[in-house]
Amino acid sequence: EYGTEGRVRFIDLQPRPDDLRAEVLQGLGQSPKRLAPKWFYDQTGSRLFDAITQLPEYYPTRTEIGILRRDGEAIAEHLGRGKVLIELGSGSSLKIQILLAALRPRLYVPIDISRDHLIASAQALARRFPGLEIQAVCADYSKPLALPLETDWGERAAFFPGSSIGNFDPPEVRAFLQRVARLLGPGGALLIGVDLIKDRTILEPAYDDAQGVTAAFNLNLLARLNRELGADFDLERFRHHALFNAEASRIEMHLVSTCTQQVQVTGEVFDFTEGEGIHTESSYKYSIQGFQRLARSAGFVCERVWTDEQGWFSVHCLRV
Ligand code: AVJ
Repeated sequence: EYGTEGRVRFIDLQPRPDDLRAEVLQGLGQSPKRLAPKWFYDQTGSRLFDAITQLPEYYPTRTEIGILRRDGEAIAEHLGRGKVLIELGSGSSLKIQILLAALRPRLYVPIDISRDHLIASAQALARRFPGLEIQAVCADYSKPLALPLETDWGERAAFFPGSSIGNFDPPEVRAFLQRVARLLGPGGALLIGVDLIKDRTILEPAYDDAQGVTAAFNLNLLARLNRELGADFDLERFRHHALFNAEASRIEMHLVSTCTQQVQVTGEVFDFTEGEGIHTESSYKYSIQGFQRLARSAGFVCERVWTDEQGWFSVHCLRV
């Protein structure tokens, strides 16, 4: 549909929603107990995450935006203009706006699992970039995916910002990158933001801020289970804990029980000892070389990397 709002085509691959109840019962039945970070992002959680990205301690968002602003033209030069730009997860609109302005792709393909968020942000971008061709795809990019792009629009580039790659554990991260390489095809490029290893005095406050926004984000997971599954977590009896596990090179977030207690989730009862945690998130940090080794093992050539002056965050161009 053409018009002042530009052209937005919506393609619904009808991703099957994951089963919250089954996964929660499974995760809380394990030892140590765990819940997947994908469950953070209900409406409240998404709002809290937006607030996190603005926190003084949370450097990744503003550092990556700084790199894109400073080096956007060089990045566009390197990637090549007038191609198909795929965005894996339609997240921060500011980052994609910087890239779209520099890259001016023939076709922009945002992929997101949230239909409402996808459509709203695609329409907002269509208004901002009149004449930009947009094909918004509702799909789960963390699972195998073939894009139904009707015609051959040309070579593909993908954008995966925010160090979202950091949520993948080692067994899955290579398989994910291999799937992206297949999606891009020969000659395709992946522009990916990767948070770097740094001193824990910088890392830990980024995940345990003074205002308690990250604590609220973590605890909202329990509130969500109360709301959606009728669980009876007492949020006063759990506390947020974040630490840098240097051996595993990851930030870990936990929800730690402050006493011995039982919690009921859809009829099943789970025991907690005092100090027992639920592992809710891992956020892996890489060295530039370590990430390049991983990318090569997934079939990419590492062509360029851009970083900020402090060397806190990296944006890589990988080629299939
Ligand atoms: C969205 C996974 C990139 O790991 O920094 C931020 C999520 N969790 N604060 C990150 C997050 C707590 C974020 N990622």
